[in-house]
Amino acid sequence: MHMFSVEHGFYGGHGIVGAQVSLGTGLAFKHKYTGDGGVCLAYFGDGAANQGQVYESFNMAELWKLPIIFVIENNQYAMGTSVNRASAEDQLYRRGESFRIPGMQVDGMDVLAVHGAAKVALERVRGGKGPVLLELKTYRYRGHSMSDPAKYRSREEVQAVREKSDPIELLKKELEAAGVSEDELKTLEKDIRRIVQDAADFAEQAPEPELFELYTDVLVEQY
Ligand SMILES: Cc1ncc(C[n+]2csc(CCOP(=O)(O)OP(=O)(O)O)c2C)c(N)n1
Ligand SMILES: [Mg+2]
Repeated sequence: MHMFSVEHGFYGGHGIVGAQVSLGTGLAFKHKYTGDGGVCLAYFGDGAANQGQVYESFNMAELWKLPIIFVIENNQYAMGTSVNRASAEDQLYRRGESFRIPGMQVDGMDVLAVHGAAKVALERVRGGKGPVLLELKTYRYRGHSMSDPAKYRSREEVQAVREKSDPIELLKKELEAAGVSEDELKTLEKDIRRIVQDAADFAEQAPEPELFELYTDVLVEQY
């Protein structure tokens, strides 16, 4: 199931790992071409960061100074392989260097750090200086799919991250320290759960697209 909303400028997830980076670069090109002031944020994983088309996109994005932030969600694992095992350069924030794209490595488990880094990146991109790469270091709690035996890591590793670095728990502590009461936090959590539940219900109950939609906006050439 993939979410998609033109209305909210959310162009969805994609089945082909890494392809969203080229699509995002195209969207950034549109922002520049029409001068609408928009910025594209293209999210991809540590596994996707090894896809060839990512680098073709980097090249064009920097060459044309496109308004795009490449956000690598480095959750340490692709389908069944850790980033260190699969990547010659595992400091992923450096992956844009040969295209002159500046990169920042950010603690992706720290909400406020991510917010701060995003602000810096947006300022640069909006200033017409071209793309920025953000590597958000995070962690994947769950297996890749229901059939993932997770032989590539220990239970203890997962448990330790949950206990020590969970971003929601960390933010809760920060909010408490800032004077937000337990009741307010509970209300907040309830509200968020409802928003997520409503979105899930909407996705499950929305009708399937009509069959003819398969050909909508698809160019079929006859030879
Ligand atoms: C081109 C392509 N190759 C392989 C797959 C199968 N596949 C789906 S998800 C995935 C791993 C992606 O890992 P990562 O980019 O780190 O994303 P994460 O799920 O960790 O966020 C793979 C190999 C695919 N969908 N597309
Ligand atoms: Mg990953």
